[in-house]
Amino acid sequence: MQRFVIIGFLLCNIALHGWAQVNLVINPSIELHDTCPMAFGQLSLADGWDTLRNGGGNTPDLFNSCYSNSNNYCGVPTNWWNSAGYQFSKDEKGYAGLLAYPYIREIVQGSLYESLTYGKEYCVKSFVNLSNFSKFSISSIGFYLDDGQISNPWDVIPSVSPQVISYQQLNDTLGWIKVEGSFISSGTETYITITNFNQDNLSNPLLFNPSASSNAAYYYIDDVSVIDIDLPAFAGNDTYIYPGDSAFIGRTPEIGLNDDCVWSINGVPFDTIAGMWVKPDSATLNTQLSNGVYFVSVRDTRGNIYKPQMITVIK
Ligand SMILES: [Ca+2]
Ligand SMILES: [Ca+2]
Repeated sequence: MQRFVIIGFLLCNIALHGWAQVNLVINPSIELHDTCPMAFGQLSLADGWDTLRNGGGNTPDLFNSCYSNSNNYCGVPTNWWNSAGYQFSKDEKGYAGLLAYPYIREIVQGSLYESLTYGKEYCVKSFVNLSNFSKFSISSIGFYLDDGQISNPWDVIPSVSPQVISYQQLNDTLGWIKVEGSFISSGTETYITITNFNQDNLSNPLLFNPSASSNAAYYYIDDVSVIDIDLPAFAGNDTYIYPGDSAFIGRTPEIGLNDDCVWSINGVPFDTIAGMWVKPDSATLNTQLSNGVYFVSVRDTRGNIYKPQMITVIK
C-alpha cells in the first residue's frame, strides 16, 4: 500500500459545497444573456445584471463575442473601448464595462440569489481590466452591497461608502486584476453594485497611457463573487475505484473559487481549480502509484487541515 497527500491551499478560507453553488452572484461571469448586445449601454441584457434598479447609474455596457455588427463596438476581444488593443474575457465570452473617471460614473449592479445572513463575513471579489482606449487609470473601484435602495439620479458619484474598495493602481490593460475584500453582512444585502465611488481627486488618477484616445478611465468587469468566508473546506467524499478509474476531488468548479484554490502534490503546485478528476495511477499524479489508498486533504490559508478524502483503489 502506498499513499500520498494532495494539499489544496484555499485563499479566503472558502471552498465549494459539493451539491450547490456557493457564489451568491447570479450569472457571475456575465455570460448568460437574453440576446446579444446590439449597441452600447445594454448591460441589462445580461441575466441578473443592469445599472441601478432604483434609478440612475448611467449606461454601463455589455460585451460579448456574439456581437455581430461590423462596427464591433461591443465585441470580444476587440471593441470600441479597446480600439487600440483587445481584451479577452476572464472566462468564456463576455464581460461588463463602466466609465469610472472623470466626472461621470457608470454603475454596474448584479443581483444575488438570496439575501446575505446577518453577522456573517463574506468574501467579495471581482476582476477588472483597464481598456486600451483609456488615458487614465485609477485605484478606487469599489463594491457596495445593499438591498437595492441605492440610487443615483444625477449620474455623478453615489454618496455611499462601499464595503470593499481597491487601493492598488488598476492599470493593467492586458491581464485581469483581482479586487478582493471582505465585510460583515447586515442581513439585508441582495445586490452588489460596482463603480468608482471616490471623488475624482481621491481616485488616484494616473496619466497611464498618454497616447490613448479617451481622456477617461474605462474598466471591464468580469467574474464577480460573494462567498461565505467561513465556508468549510471540503476535499470530497471517501470513495472506492478500480485501477485506472478516476475519482473527483474537491468541490465543483465555480467562478470565484477556481482561482483561489491551488492544488499541490507533496508541496509542488500543479493546478488551480475548485475540484478536478484525478486518476491515481496516471502520470498526472505519480506513475509509481496504482493500487492502494490515497489521501486527499485540504488546507486553508490559516493553516487548518480538514478531513481528508480517502480514495481506495481496489486491486
Ligand atoms: Ca465572463
Ligand atoms: Ca486590453
